[in-house]
Amino acid sequence: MNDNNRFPAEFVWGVATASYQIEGAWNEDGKGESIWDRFSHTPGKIKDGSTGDVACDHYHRWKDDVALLKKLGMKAYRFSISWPRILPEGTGEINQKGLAFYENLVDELLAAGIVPFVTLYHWDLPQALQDRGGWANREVVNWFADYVAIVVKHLGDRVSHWITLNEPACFVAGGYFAGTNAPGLKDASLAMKACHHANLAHGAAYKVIKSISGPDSQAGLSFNVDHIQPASDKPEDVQAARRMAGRRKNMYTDPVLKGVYPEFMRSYYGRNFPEITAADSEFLGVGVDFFGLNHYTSNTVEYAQDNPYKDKKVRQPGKYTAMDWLIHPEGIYHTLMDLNRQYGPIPFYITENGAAFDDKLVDGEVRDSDRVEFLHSYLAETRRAMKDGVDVRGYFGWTFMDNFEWSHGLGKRFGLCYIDYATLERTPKASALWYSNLAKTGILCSHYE
Ligand code: GBH
Repeated sequence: MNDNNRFPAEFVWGVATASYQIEGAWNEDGKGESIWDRFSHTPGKIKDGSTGDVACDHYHRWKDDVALLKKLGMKAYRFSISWPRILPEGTGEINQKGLAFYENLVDELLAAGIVPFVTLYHWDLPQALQDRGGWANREVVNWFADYVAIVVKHLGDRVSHWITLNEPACFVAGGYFAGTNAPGLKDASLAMKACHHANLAHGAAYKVIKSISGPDSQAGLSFNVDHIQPASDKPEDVQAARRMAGRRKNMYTDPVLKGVYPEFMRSYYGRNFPEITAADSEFLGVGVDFFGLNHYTSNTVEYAQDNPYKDKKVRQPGKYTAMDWLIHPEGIYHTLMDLNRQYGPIPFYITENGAAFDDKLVDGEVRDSDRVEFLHSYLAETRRAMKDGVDVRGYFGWTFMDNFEWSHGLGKRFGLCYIDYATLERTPKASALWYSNLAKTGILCSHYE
């Protein structure tokens, strides 16, 4: 056997999920309304008209789901906490039943020998806080810190791996600029405010976690970083690629990890470019204990005169997923190497990687060889980055089971387990069995028998 295919024994193998995408029970046991409840209930916002009202019904099936994770040999499980389940109004009174749900889930995971990685915010802001401006109101830094303190006080004795925010670039751009995600706003000035406040909120939450849970706790942030490359070495193409990376990555990674905004983006954002006040600076540059990397695809970019951003994606030949995202495994290698050079050396967890395909359940089986091939190729490139010096400690496949894929609704299947939405039955796909074998042996094989 080739040693390149063997991962370290202590490597953490897991799968990831998010509360709104799987839980359902949107108005049960005292849960407050989230911005995704409001958004999905607004006609026209979700492509297939579906909602997360039931989703995978994980809120009621959590015990069976933990049993399935155990059966699949998962060493870790990344899930998120629904803020409005804990604080229905966003601040103030705690909903004890909401808290109990996550306490029971954590206890069940620990009893199954599975390490919980808890995401504190995966996009489901309490609607009550949106009504006060949401991420565009600087008060959100305090609201978030107070919520995080409650969660860490109750779970910190059993949880030692925390992720403050999931993909700030995505919820800010999608929610405040493009309008494709909740709360569906299209306002460049509000988007820049939301960006800045998300960066501050990470710093505030990081400090809260450390002060309550102690120095041994590990707190990171999951950044979405796809690989971006210029279409040519012409200076205008190189600049266009740099600007795209600037708005998707550096506007978040630089303030969080280095305490500054990328100056090269100032002229691009003009008067909306964030100014760091003295009060802000204590929350920036606080850093992370690990870099959570969510990685899906690669983009090639060229200069475009007629586009407001002066950049445009150039479609590359190759295979695409059902999301129409290019499959380009070398992208994860370059992303890890680049990030480690810019911000490292620093420990990494791949907190999401995966793909949607048009899976079919036939005779009780889903033969998703395209997904096995995808995961295999991205993991081989992850291993290559490790050989070249990047400290990658674990990998979470996105996602445990098919679920509510945001504005795409239930139509896009990213799961290792198939969900029949009529019965909510879970069926491990061929990829789940393949991945389970990998988690148990640590040996990367291209096929699973
Ligand atoms: C993640 O976001 C989310 O964290 C998760 O909840 C979600 O279900 C999952 O991924 C799947 O969507 O320029 O067209 O080539 C996705 C982050 C950012 C990944 C944009 C793809 C570029 C696509 N995405 N990125 S494209």
